[in-house]
Amino acid sequence: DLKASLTFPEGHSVDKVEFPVGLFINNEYSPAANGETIEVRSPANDKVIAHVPAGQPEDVDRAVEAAQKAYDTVWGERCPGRERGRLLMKLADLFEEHVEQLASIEAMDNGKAFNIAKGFDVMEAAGCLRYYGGWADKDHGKMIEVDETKMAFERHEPIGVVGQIIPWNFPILMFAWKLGPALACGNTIVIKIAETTPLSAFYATQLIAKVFPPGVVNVVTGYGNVVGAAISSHMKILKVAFTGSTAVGRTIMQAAAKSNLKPVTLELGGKSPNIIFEDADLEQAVSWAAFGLYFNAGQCCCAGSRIFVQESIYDKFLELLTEKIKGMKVAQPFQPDAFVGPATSKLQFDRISAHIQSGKDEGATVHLGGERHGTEGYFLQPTVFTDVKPTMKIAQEEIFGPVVVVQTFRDDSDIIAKANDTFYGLAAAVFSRDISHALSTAKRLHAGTVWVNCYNQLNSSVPFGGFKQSGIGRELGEAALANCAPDFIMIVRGPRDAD
Ligand code: TXE
Repeated sequence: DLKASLTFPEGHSVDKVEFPVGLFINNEYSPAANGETIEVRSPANDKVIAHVPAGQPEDVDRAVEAAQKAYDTVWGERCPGRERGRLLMKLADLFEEHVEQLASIEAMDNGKAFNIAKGFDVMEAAGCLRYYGGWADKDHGKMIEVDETKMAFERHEPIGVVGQIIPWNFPILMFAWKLGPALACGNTIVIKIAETTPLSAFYATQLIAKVFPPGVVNVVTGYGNVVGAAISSHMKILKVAFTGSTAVGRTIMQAAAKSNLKPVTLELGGKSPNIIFEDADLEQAVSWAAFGLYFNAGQCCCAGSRIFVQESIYDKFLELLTEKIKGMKVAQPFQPDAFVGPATSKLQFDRISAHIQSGKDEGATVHLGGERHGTEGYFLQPTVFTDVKPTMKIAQEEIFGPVVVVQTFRDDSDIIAKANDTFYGLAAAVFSRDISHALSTAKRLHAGTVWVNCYNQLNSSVPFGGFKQSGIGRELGEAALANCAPDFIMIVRGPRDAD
């Protein structure tokens, strides 16, 4: 049966939700071609909460057909930007009207705190849809003078059917980040949601069906190496956008190159340096550093997972950071003061635990945590490693869990070398009261985003993405439109003919 039925803890604002979980193609629900399903568990207690279809390549074909038909008949050039914008804003309103349900589902499926899912994930998702709704009739091209007899018109045209693949750390928010710009620009969509956290997007398909014509948005869930591979190698999908691991990003680029050479945008991992100079406002720096890593239990691509503290303030910083972290509540998602939730799946829990073990084996000091938290679900203690060498695995590899490594630096040249010593380049932060020094340091860091005296500040209107192996292209802001509506040029001769 293609339904999910979730019951929430007593006293919670929502008692129960029921919604369809079939492959969403043409605004209708269907099982996978071979009838197979995937078990979905809540990471907070490891209980099975739903079964969703394990989509097959044939299902992707069906979704592409639906998307192509919608593009040719009701969307793209057939639907004016103003109308596309109106519909996106309507969907944003519906997200807000259903914020309690969406956030409750997110908390149960992903494990993040309900209050954070509500205040951040769902509201930001709505904000992102609304932001791109605003762009839908404003993405104009230019007129370019060529010479005295010719001029060129530039238009930003939709691509057609685009593919999207998203991860499990911010399920509903990543869904909105992908839908917003692609729909605003007039594309139709085949999106693969993560197999571990598909439920909030499935709930949202009911809202999508109320707003968009059939075939404009098609949602297929399933395994990455089946559905994700079918999308990235599909001959009729003309672009693919991916958020996930660097390893899979590489596979997707290969599949795109081997099939129809579709353009690829990638938002991948990171090992972001967070730099605390000795003249920083220490209390502020400590708060942001703790937030920068432990928000979403460390499962953020831009997590500030390498903290670098200037030698003279190291002891004081570590003492304050330890206090701060001890005050962060590791708890079940529906507890009102929960902040750090579980790892989102057993697989992630095992990967993080292996990283912690490698830190211990390689001789780093476990300053705080380092073990499982409790016995129920996939919770880990907020963990801090010190005495870390830059060559250790925990200093080099993305852990994607509540684990931070704290290192020291001497001076500017030391910190620039240390901070940039990574093949990632997603984000960084600099804390200093000397703003000129902070800005000049920021400029020397190889990262797509550098925060100054803050951390993890994302906004729909500000482009986000990585350098080096953290990705290709930018999401959010005006920048995302270029990925979704490339230039079309028309060169026109006249009105004066050449002699
Ligand atoms: O990622 P995957 P995983 C990083 C983080 C984490 C690691 C592994 O370090 O520990 O990746 O997580 C789909 N073709 N990030 O294994 O596999 C998959 O089904 C096409 C960073 O979960 O990259 C899911 O929908 N698609 C990150 C999506 O890719 C494939 C967010 C992401 O999963 C595929 C998540 C294939 N061959 C993990 N294989 C970020 N940038 O925020 C899998 N997928």
